Amino acid sequence: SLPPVGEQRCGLIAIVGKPNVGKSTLLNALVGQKVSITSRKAQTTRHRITGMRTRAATQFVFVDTPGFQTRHGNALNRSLNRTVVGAVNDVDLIVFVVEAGQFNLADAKVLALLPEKTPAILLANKFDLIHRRAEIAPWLRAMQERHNFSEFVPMSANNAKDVERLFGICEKYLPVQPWMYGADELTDRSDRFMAAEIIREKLFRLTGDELPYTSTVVIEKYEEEGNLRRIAATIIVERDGHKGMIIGEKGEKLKRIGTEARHELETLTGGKVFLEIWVKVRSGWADDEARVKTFGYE
Ligand code: GDP
Ligand code: K
Ligand code: MG
Repeated sequence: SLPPVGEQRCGLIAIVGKPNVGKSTLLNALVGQKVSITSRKAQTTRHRITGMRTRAATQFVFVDTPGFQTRHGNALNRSLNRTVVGAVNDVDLIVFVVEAGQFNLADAKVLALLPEKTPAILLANKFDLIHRRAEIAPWLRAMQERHNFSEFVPMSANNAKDVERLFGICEKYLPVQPWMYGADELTDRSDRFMAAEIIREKLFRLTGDELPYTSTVVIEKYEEEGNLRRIAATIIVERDGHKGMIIGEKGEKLKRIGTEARHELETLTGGKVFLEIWVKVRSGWADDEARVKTFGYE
């Protein structure tokens, strides 16, 4: 049964940091299901993704964000950065994620975006990669000089105990107010959106570093007939040469992207999925404000 409205606690928690520190991995661990795609490549997360978790009287509303882009000022990157800037305002708590023991210019640029008035937790992720833990103390002291952090949490996003502890740390910053979502809701994103994301995740994971990050996925068709979904998607790339990298020899690569995406979509929807994927070239799309918008970036 639901706790009385007067006892419900609910708040927004933004997860921010430079690319690849583990923000989306953390969100998925907190939600308890994959709602945000992950890979070892920067630019995997391109949208503000909300993931919820309701435990006892408290509803945690986590907002995953793209890693702040510091390199190229193209239209896509400007859009990603607007998403980050928008997400840190009007939240109850900020989780600033860095890799334990590290801090560079890219981290500093994100830190500079954090409003002074909002409590911020310093989450030193990938702590499993630190072998000489004593060396973290001087690093921590230097970090404390950089910002008025409310807490310091060394952890690993893929360690369940650490994630459990993080709930307790975050909870006290959330106000007593009615829940915003149902107790069982996990994300505000549709299955159609998830379909595009999952295909893009397989694309990012199955292609090498030579495939530039300016490829995207557009859903052309998403039809539901009972327990069956018919999905047609287009992978958009910037150059002809990139098309070949995705299709692969005798179409092997594209086939694998399709198979892996279909399996995951079948798990997500609990039904059967027919998936068709095409590859198209749209040169210069990532530098074209109008196209960036058409392809679903805010
Ligand atoms: P994001 O760009 O900040 O969202 O980072 P992702 O969640 O996509 O993760 C980037 C990479 O770091 C992936 O290969 C993850 O598997 C890896 N990763 C995330 N958290 C941890 C962690 O706690 N320990 C280790 N060793 N790797 C992690
Ligand atoms: K990533
Ligand atoms: Mg991410």
